[in-house]
Amino acid sequence: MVMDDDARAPEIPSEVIDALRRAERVVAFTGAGISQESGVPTFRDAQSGLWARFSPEELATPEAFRRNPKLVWEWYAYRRGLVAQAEPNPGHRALVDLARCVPEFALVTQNVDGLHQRAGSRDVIELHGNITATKCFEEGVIVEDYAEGGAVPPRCPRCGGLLRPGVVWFHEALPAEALERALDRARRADVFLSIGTSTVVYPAAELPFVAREHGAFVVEVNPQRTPLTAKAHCSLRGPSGSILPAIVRGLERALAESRGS
Ligand code: BV8
Repeated sequence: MVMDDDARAPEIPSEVIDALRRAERVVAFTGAGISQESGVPTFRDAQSGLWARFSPEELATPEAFRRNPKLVWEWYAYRRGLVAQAEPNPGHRALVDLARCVPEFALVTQNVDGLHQRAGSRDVIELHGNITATKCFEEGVIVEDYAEGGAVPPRCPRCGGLLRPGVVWFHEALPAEALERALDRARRADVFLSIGTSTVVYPAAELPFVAREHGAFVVEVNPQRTPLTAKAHCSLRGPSGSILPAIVRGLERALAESRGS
């Protein structure tokens, strides 16, 4: 079922509310789209301004960093600035509320902006790392304290190697433990919500399909169609900032009614 984008408060199909009311285990899987209403550009939006001439796939790789570490470090510094000015939006906050309504909830994100944590979500499974973290390019470990204001990129205080953003680049393996936890949750989910993702970046994009194959009720939230749309039980066509709060309101009403009955 595909629901059209409706400017008024979106009507959530009863099958979605019923599935959530009956669910033991719910997984929310998010992509850049959930942060779009916070003013954080999505990955496939045209790059703005000075970065317009680069595509993320060109910059978000170890090869790009080896070729031009200063350019890549400065692109991430620019994006860190955008994220620092951004605030969680009603979509992020709705997932905090949803976690309180279901017996077992897991939040898996492809995003690196940390907005879920700033909204109050706990135990967020970050598949692609976090833009506010910094790693040593040589040792591959997180570096907390380093001198800024000198060379760009700054140097590792231990080994003198270049520092890099603590994100997972294209052609890099995802953190094994995070990916395994995410796959385990997807396999066991009763309801799997796929929110704000173009569903094209693997292996993360596999998760909604794994959930579907293991019997989960799959709900997509996206203004656009994606490769998941045809497989989802319900595809809600609109912005997560209004659809997710509507889902939580509907679930809270249904739970109150079943308690009252
Ligand atoms: C790897 C961090 C191997 C960096 C990112 C098959 C299997 C395995 C790998 C591959 C494979 N096929 C191809 C690959 C290679 C590659 C890949 O998938 N390429 C794609 C482009 C085809 N995958 C990799 O390289 C991965 N690594 O597999 O390594 C390996 C294994 C072992 C040992 C060594 C190597 C690594 C992938 C991770 C890359 N890092 N980010 C950074 O941020 O700079 S990925 C990047 O894309 C972001 O993290 C982003 O989250 C992710 C996915 O994008 P989305 O989140 O979906 O965002 P996007 O902009 O695309 O879409 C936004 C959506 O939101 C849209 O649909 C839009 O309609 C919607 N939207 C807009 N507004 C709203 C909204 N929705 C709701 N509400 C709104 N208001």
